[in-house]
Amino acid sequence: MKYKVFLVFLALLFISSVLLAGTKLEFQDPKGDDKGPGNYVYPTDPIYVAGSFDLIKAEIEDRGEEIDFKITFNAPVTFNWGDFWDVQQLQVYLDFDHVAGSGHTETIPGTQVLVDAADAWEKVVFIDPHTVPKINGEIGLKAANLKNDIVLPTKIKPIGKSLKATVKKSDLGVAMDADISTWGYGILMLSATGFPGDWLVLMRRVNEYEGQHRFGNGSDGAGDPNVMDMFVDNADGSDDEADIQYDMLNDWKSGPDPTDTSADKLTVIKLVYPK
Ligand SMILES: [Ca+2]
Ligand SMILES: [Ca+2]
Ligand SMILES: [Ca+2]
Repeated sequence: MKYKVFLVFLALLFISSVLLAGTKLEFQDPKGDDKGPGNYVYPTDPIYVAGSFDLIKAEIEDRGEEIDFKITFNAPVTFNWGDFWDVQQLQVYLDFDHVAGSGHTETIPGTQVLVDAADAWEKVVFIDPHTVPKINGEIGLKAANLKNDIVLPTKIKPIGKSLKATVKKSDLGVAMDADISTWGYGILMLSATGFPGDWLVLMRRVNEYEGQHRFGNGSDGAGDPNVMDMFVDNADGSDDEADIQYDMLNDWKSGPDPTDTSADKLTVIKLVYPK
């Protein structure tokens, strides 16, 4: 009898771990809000195809030893330049514990937003089209203090209008049975560039006026977020989430000089927690 109970217990344990391994989260984002705080415009070069920075959906799937992050936007991935794809840079900030003050509030240098201390993050997945040596070189030079918490995927696969990044749980430093539905997610869309200059980790700047390779309607200084789109609130894709994003990304001040950041005030963002 006891043996039978034990067998049932083992079976339940197996089923629950299989169920956890299959956990899949889906976030939605409204179309047409790929303008940061509400007014940003794309660079003028035709390589920046309309919709390229417009987040639509994120699917996050626990596959046991790995987690897949499939992020979909509103234009096909293109391959005209760069080491891999052309224009997108994605950052996925992960808050494992949702304990106020536990984790980082600063973001990767050049992103130019802060994360609310209540949502402080433990790891960020960095999805960028440059080679791993180039990315690691930039991180070592410009983000040494965050180096241990910036995680590169083991594999990134462009699929149509999506990039699917595979990340090892061991690289995130989490247990194999970690429950991804309890984490917070800050998924940001930026633009990648191989020539970022100064202290920016491979992201393209927003300036006051748009140019061939610069976004417009921000500031020539460094206080404005270089983020075009993000998931917010419940991430159910309802229209009000555009306004929530615009408000969240709009509370910044910038001096005129990108090398003098003393007058800058960065805006503060909140992460998304699955319901
Ligand atoms: Ca969007
Ligand atoms: Ca945390
Ligand atoms: Ca959005």
